[in-house]
Amino acid sequence: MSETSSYIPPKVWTWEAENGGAFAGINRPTAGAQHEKELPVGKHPLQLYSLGTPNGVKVTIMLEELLAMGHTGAEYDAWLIKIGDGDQFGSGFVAANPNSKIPALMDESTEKPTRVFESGAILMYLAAKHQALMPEDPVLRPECLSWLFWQMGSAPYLGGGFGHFYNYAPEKFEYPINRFTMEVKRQLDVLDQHLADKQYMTGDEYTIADIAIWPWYGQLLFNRSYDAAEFLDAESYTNVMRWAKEIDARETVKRGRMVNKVRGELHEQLRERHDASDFETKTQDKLEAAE
Ligand SMILES: N[C@@H](CCC(=O)N[C@@H](CS)C(=O)NCC(=O)O)C(=O)O
Repeated sequence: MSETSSYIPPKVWTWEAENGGAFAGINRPTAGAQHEKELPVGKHPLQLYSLGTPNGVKVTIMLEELLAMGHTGAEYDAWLIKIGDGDQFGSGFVAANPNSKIPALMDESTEKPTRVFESGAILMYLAAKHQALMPEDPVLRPECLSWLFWQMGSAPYLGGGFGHFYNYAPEKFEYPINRFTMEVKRQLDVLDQHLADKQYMTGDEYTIADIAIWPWYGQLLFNRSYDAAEFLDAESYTNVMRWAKEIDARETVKRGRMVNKVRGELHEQLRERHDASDFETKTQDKLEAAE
């Protein structure tokens, strides 16, 4: 460790509004609604309130997979929640997710609308509802769920730990970067060893475990997050790379990645999705050309 710290924690921590770094402006140590704002509701059974981050993309990939399989009950409206603008603190969003984080899903097809938050819970809810992408087999199902929950527990070290200190923090601090790089490389090695003799996380079958893990770890290796592929020696994780490329090539994944996306190429951004035809007619390049 090269830094020495003169910081002595006070007896009781108090909040200083801005502590620097990306997202500092929206972080605060309290929960609950900060303003009144109802959520819009569209015509489809499922209403998704989200943004095209890895956690959001898990759900849009899942919905596009279900629709491609013919599950019409998975038709959805995807509304954009701009977390940088604080949309997650509106009263309607907080009613859908008291944790104020995307993604949040409302199932309007149940007797009373059903709220589901936490991307892992949303994947399980949709898989159970449509009996798809989660194995029935008594050995494969726990394997699938083990990897699903592995992702939920592991990715915060990748995003909130590594990604934050490598990419978003106001300065590069060696101690946390080393700490979280060690952990992320360990996680990549867990995946690499596991995928050495398997096509997908659960074996031969593509499941919600792949849908949960790919947006974080697959895209990390493609250098789509944190600009860290070289730093992490992404190419050395050959089994993860093979698996990630196979999933990346799925049309459903390409569509899912476009929904609620607000960055990158305009023709890849479908900021809101209310109909399957929107992929052809409502991408941001076409909307801006029509203005
Ligand atoms: N464990 C949650 C994590 C969700 C999450 O961290 N969402 C982020 C974007 S990827 C968010 O909404 N951040 C807004 C905020 O923290 O205010 C899940 O998997 O759904």
